[in-house]
Amino acid sequence: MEVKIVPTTCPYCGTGCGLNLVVRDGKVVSVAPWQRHPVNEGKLCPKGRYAHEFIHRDDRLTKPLIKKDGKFVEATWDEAYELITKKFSSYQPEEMACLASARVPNEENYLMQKFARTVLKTPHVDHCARLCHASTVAGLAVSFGSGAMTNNILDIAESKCIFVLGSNTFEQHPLIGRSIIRARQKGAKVIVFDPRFTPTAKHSDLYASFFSGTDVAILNAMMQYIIKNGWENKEFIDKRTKDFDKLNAVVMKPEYSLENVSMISGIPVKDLATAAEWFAKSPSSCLLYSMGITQHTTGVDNVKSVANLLMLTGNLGKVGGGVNALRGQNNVQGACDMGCLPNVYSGYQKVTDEPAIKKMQECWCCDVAGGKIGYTVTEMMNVLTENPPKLKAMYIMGENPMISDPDLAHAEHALKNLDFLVVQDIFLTETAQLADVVLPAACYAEKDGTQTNTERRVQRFRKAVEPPGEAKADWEIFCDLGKRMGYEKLFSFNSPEEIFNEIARVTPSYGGMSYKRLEKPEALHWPCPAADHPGTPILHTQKFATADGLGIFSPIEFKPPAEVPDAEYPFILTTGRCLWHWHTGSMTRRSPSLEKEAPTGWIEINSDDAKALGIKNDEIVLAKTRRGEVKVPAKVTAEIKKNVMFMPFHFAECAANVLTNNALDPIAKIPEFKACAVRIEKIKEA
Ligand SMILES: Nc1nc2c(c(=O)[nH]1)N[C@H]1C(S)=C(S)[C@@H](COP(=O)(O)OP(=O)(O)OC[C@H]3O[C@@H](n4cnc5c(=O)[nH]c(N)nc54)[C@H](O)[C@@H]3O)O[C@H]1N2
Ligand SMILES: Nc1nc2c(c(=O)[nH]1)N[C@H]1C(S)=C(S)[C@@H](COP(=O)(O)OP(=O)(O)OC[C@H]3O[C@@H](n4cnc5c(=O)[nH]c(N)nc54)[C@H](O)[C@@H]3O)O[C@H]1N2
Ligand code: SF4
Ligand SMILES: [Mo]
Repeated sequence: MEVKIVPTTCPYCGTGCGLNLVVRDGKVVSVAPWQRHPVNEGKLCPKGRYAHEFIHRDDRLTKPLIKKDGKFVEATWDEAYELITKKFSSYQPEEMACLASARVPNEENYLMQKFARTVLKTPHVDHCARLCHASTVAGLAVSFGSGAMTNNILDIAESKCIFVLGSNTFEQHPLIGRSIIRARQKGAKVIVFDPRFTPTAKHSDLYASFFSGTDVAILNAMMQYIIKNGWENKEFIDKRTKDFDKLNAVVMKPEYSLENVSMISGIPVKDLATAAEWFAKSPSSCLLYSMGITQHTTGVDNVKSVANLLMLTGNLGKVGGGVNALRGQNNVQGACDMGCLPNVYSGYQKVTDEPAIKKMQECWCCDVAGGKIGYTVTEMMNVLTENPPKLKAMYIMGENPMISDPDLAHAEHALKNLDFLVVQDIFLTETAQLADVVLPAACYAEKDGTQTNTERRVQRFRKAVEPPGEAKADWEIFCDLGKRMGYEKLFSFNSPEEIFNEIARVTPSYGGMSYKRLEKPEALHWPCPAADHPGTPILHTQKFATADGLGIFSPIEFKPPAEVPDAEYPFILTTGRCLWHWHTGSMTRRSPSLEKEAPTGWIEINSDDAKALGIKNDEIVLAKTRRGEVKVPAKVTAEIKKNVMFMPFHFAECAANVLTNNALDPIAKIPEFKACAVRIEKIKEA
């Protein structure tokens, strides 16, 4: 019996923990710690610990499927490729759209956008970052000139004050939570504001609950109090930023007084004051945020407000400071870096920039889609519900919008309006079921590649076992299809390493990287522009990435969510995640050790609200919004703010996204997953 240990990185969250896959007789039988990995030093959360359990499930996709008369029949790769080639060749370029995947390696995302822009010649390529950190990318690009986490995971442990706003770090980025604990052990103060008393909040020195959707008011009030007390960092403001006057004019307005914002947000005046004082006066302070900040119609405003607070207190470009926007999926940072966004090629080179278009034409030796910004995911879904729809065909790799998109009735209507849908996944997901062709992909343990974690660290995925049946790595599928559709030279790669070398050639921030350099466990943080460049663990140390090197303050006014409670729908519904499951559950619900911990969904209802509604713990209730209704077990708890309710969105049988609102941030086009209005009804006994 041969046992093999293969070091790789976790396929779940953006923390990017290292782990060892234990392979026996060609199967991954368990996960063992990788003790010397710099991010997690051998520790894992349950998802990483059980990351082998779904790999060899017998419901993995093993053969291409083609839908005939409403039913899937198994097909050969040749038949599937032929049908796809025939169909894709029959549409105008702009009638087709591609969705890339934050789950798959850089090489495969790079190839998908290359396929879209060279073979299909469509500008419409995007991915789930739109539902996630689109606000960060847009907001921080304005404030700092670059939309990524400024510091790194280990650096958080050096901070003296950590403000967690809109991140449930201990459940969603558990091994980053460890840096919070370390900082606290060294005397740091930890502030958590969250509508729920989360496991993260339990590790804080100051906790307050508030109404979802009031972040800008909270941040403005803290800034007003800091300025009133003269605690702002005047030297930093003078030397490194501009437009402070504009910020000052807004945050000093009477509506952002502690008293007024306490009424808007529900946070006691003294807690707002203490948070402001700790944050401004500590030798170094950082802010950790994730979806609580971004998933709003004011997502970009929220992000800019966070940037304002950090610049005001001079906490950028230094150890223990930083805007730490925690990226969600294992490779969402990489999918963005690779240009799987409708406005940029890899390395954020704008598709509307003539020199960038010329550069890509030269690199790829052909005409490429350029000069025009394509549709975002959310816009794709909207144009698909028009009559006639502007899109006819879609190619989705590694995403499951039939559970993850807002307003699922709307998403279903959109996808059903497609003339032709190709889904490339490892399981027959809810989205794959709507496809005309399903292509079986290899999972993380079955292929080589690289992925980029939340701190811009580019790390290796290493192949441990063969894919099941006839499943192929996503990169192989793009190479096959690209060649078949007439682009032989552009898609003749023999390995992910060859693709990576092309990425390094065309992407300035990855320019100095190679598989050889990435072999060492610390890997490399981008930007790493040259072969002798050591990489960049902390951004903006001397100047920002803006045109003149200065950080830009943005004056932001508070705006309420698109839908607020009223007599008919009297509660705020917010949605998110739990420790045990991953998004649409395609992998974690197939992992017995995880599924047994959380076998179905729930709605958290404050104890007082439940009492008034006559609802008991575990009772099945009807949750209704203007979009739809679901039956879901009630979790009655004092750990959520009165008038606010929370649902995890992992569970198809009580899908939170039947309820959520498809209203978008005007700039980032991110939907408002974190606040809509809901009503709860008792289910009458038959
Ligand atoms: N176990 C697990 N881990 C994950 C994931 C997963 O599915 N499961 N997904 C990954 C991905 S892709 C992402 S993007 C991250 C997301 O990571 P997080 O953003 O940490 O997770 P969420 O549960 O979406 O929301 C975080 C918190 O925001 C709070 N919140 C609700 N409304 C508001 C509001 O209006 N303002 C503020 N400030 N806070 C609010 C919620 O109560 C919740 O505690 O997690 C990653 N990690
Ligand atoms: N209500 C609500 N909805 C939300 C959110 C919320 O907070 N609230 N959060 C949003 C956020 S932040 C995100 S990131 C999205 C996530 O939304 P999605 O990306 O749609 O969710 P996942 O379940 O991660 O889907 C990934 C798919 O990739 C497949 N897969 C895994 N590995 C591979 C591979 O190697 N190759 C291929 N081809 N496929 C693979 C999996 O089986 C799965 O079907 O959800 C969003 N939806
Ligand atoms: S913290 Fe994230 S990367 Fe680390 S083991 Fe858990 S899911 Fe994987
Ligand atoms: Mo995400």
